[in-house]
Amino acid sequence: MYQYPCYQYQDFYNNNLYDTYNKYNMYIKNSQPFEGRMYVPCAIAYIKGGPLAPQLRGVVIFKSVPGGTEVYVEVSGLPQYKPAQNDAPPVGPHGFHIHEFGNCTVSDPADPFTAAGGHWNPKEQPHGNHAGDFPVLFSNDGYARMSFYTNKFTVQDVIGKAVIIHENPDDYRSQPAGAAGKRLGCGVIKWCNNGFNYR
Ligand SMILES: [Cu+2]
Repeated sequence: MYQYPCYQYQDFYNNNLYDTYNKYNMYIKNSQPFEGRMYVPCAIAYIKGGPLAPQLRGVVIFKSVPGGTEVYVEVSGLPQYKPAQNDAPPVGPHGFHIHEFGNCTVSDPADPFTAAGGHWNPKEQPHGNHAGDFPVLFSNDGYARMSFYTNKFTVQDVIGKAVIIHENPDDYRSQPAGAAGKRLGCGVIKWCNNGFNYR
């Protein structure tokens, strides 16, 4: 269902040292570039919706690129957009972050996924500039896809943390979490263990 290449041909970056995978998918720290394919570090989180968005499914993929990380997300089953009403914030676009603990236990069905903890914030920045602060996810009748670049972490840094999708938009201002509301879905970030096809 979801396809995204986890490795790529990179001989145009030949002068750099990379953490790579070889073709047997073994991790090599600071390997010398070699001719042919280089297998770059890649991590994946399978997103699963909780009780507030049971249809929500998808992937978030982290791929090492020069100077940082490319993040790709593709999900379906997001709830229908609802405009703000009185005191209630809008449903969507959806706050989207890395949270500090790789624990997607639902616990309280009315307030799911609190076990994932707060935002991953290794540099003790204000919210809006956390390493784990991402752009909001725009839903297209439940489907969202986005790709962006960040230099705030490497793929290795985020292994074992969680990705969370929220019910409400992130205002990038309210502390400590942007008033993004309840947690719709969660996925633990793990190394990709085969290069290519994901479902
Ligand atoms: Cu969050």
